[in-house]
Order: sequence, then C-alpha cells, then structure tokens
Amino acid sequence: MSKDPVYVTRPSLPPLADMLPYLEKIWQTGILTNGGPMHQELELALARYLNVPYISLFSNATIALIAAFKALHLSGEVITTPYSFVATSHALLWNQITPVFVDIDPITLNLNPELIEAAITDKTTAILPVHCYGVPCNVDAIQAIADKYGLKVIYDAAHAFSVRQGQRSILSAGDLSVLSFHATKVFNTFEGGAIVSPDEASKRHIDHLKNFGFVDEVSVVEIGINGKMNEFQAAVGLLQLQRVDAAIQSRAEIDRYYREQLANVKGISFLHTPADWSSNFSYFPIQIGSEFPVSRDALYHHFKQHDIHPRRYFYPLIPEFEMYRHLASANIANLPVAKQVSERVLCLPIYPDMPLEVRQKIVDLIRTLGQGAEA
Ligand code: T4K
Repeated sequence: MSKDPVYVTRPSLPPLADMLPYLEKIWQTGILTNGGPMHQELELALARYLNVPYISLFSNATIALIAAFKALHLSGEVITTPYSFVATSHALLWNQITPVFVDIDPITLNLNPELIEAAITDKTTAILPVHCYGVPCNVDAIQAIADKYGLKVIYDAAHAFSVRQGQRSILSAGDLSVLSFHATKVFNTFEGGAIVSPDEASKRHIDHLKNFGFVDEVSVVEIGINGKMNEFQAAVGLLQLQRVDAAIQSRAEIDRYYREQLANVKGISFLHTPADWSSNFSYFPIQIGSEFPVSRDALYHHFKQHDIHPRRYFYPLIPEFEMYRHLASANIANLPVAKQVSERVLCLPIYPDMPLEVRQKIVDLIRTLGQGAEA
C-alpha cells in the first residue's frame, strides 16, 4: 500500500489542462466575480442537472444558510437537529435565532418528525432539518407539521447533492434548500454553496441578499451580505459537473465493497438510504455497537496508528459545544438517540477512485479487530 496518509475524503479534481481555457477567458475578460458569465452558466447548468427551479450560487454553504434565514425573515426559535456539522446551528445564531434541538430518528439519523410538535412554541418560526450523510429526511411528515403550524422549512442539504426519488429532487422539498460545494463534498468548487428556491421572486430576493442588498447601482433595500461565488469557483463547477456522475458511480462501488466485506462483522452496522431514493454515497458512516470487541474511539485511534484518518462526524453533538450548552433544549438527557449515535459513528474514507489496496487495508483492520465477533 502507498505510504501516503489516507483521509476521510480526497477531493475529486478535473484535469489541470481542462482548467486552462477557463482561466484564459477570465484573464481576457477581467470579469472575476459579481455574477459573471461562468457564474450565470453554472446556475443554469446546475438547476437543469439537479432538476430544481432556481439556484443562487454562494461562496459557501454557511453564508448561504445565514442568507436563507434572512430571506425568509426568520426570528425567535427554529427547531433543528443536534446531529450535524456545527455550521447548521451557527448560522441560526448569526441571525440571533435560538436553535431548539430535537432528537433524531435512529434509522435515518435525521430530525425525528414524531418529536417536532412537542417542541413548537409561540416563538417557533421554522424547522431546519439536515439530510445527514445525504439520507433524505421524512420530508412529507415534516411538511405536514409545518403546514399545520404555519412554519417555514429550510433544509440543510449540504450532503444531499443530486439525491432524488425518480425525477423528484430532494432539493425541492421545503421552502428553501442549501447545498455545500466545499472541497470535501461530492460536487466541489473548492469552497462554494447554493440556495435552491421555488420561484423567480425568491431567487431574485436571495440574489440581492448575497450582494449587500443592492437592487441597482444606487439602491440598497436590505442588509445584505457578500456571499457571491467568484468566476474561478464557477469555472471549477462547470468542469466538475461534467464528471460528477462518474464520481458518484465510483463512490457507489466503494460503498458496495464496504457493505459486502463488512456484512458479517458483528457489532458493525450501516446506514440505509430508502430503496426508492438514489444515494450520492457522500459518506460511509458505520456504527460500532456493543457486540464489537472495541469501542468506536479505540477503532478510530487504531486506524490513526496506521495513518488512516476516518472521522467521528458528528461528535461531539452541537448542543455539547460551549455556546449551546445553556439552552434548555441542549439537555443531553432529552437527546438520547443523537448522543448514542455520536458515540458510535465512524465515517470511513470514501472518495472516487480510492485504490483497492486502501479499501482492503481498511476492511482488514476492522475485520482483524472484530475477530472472534464474526457471525
Ligand atoms: N451543513 C452541513 C450539514 C455540513 O456538513 C457543512 C459542512 C455545512 C453546513 C457548511 O458547509 P460549508 O460552509 O463548508 O460549505 C469538513 C468541511 O470543512 C465542511 O465543509 C463539512 N461540512 C464538514 C462535514 O467537514 P472538517 O473540519 O472535517 O474538514 P477537514 O479540513 O478536517 O477535512 C477533512 C479531510 O478532508 C481532511 O482530513 C483531508 C481532506 N481534505 C480537506 C480539504 C479541506 C482534502 O483532501 N483537501 C482539502 O482541501 O470539516
């Protein structure tokens, strides 16, 4: 096996030579940002590829989340999951909104719809679920609750690029969905993100919000932010889009390999995307249960000794971070499923064209530790 460290992911990149014509164009025109031609082309191409009505590109998903809450005039309290990357609820705090954490479903690891109603108060303005690891939330159940109480729904779809049920994109659920195109994601523009919106008026509003609130040269109508994606990022995106199906295909093979090779290891379980939804294979989380001879953390450190670096996404839970601990909903006793999952999950390395010997080594390390626990 190569001596290089193995990380949880490795960005997929287009051939450098393919990038040069795009760079030449940028250099020729001198248009570097502010909704340039490549930015416009990528918005249209992505909307088509993802089968969604409108897309607004952003510099990253965190700023996009912050802008999405502003676009919907959210305030007060927003119900969300404790089991996510910290950006999900940080974006609420940036809007002076209080996150209200509700426990997750043990099967999907997403916000549990059955627990949402009990957390609604007269201050609640929205629900912010996450399609964690790209596994779709129960969007119909969540929408029914939102409709009943007149709440908005914003999906943090950072992991859910291209997830669909037939032609129905998961990104069409709710009022808005936010994507991340960070280096570690299935589709990356180095840094980047987007908001998917249902109609032209919403898109126009969001486009103003990401450009300081300008509607024309002399009119600023809102306290906007600078969330613009630049032409370099858009050029990368245009190239990546040509390769993303192949990248997902390659991830699917690795996913299949892990499932086959680890199927009989007692104490190791996998996450399942519902059969009628496609997966983008963005992560490969396994849960290490009590039947496995060592703990999740012991396995994690064992990997590190071999220069393999899986990640404990998402540990600690968001409510365990200092800036959230004081919240009533951050009481871990009320979040037992999320707590247990955060102590059991290990995301194994997965990325396009991961060499066979690397996969074998990862599987061997788990099987060897699990020896005696084989079914
Ligand atoms: N909502 C959710 C649910 C999210 O998961 C995220 C981000 C967001 C919102 C916010 O999206 P953005 O604002 O970032 O667009 C990483 C990513 O930085 C973060 O984007 C991602 N979620 C989160 C789950 O993972 P770290 O702290 O684990 O990143 P880091 O630098 O340790 O990277 C992991 C591994 O990836 C490295 O060990 C090596 C490899 N890597 C990473 C980078 C950055 C590379 O090979 N090349 C690279 O350029 O957060």
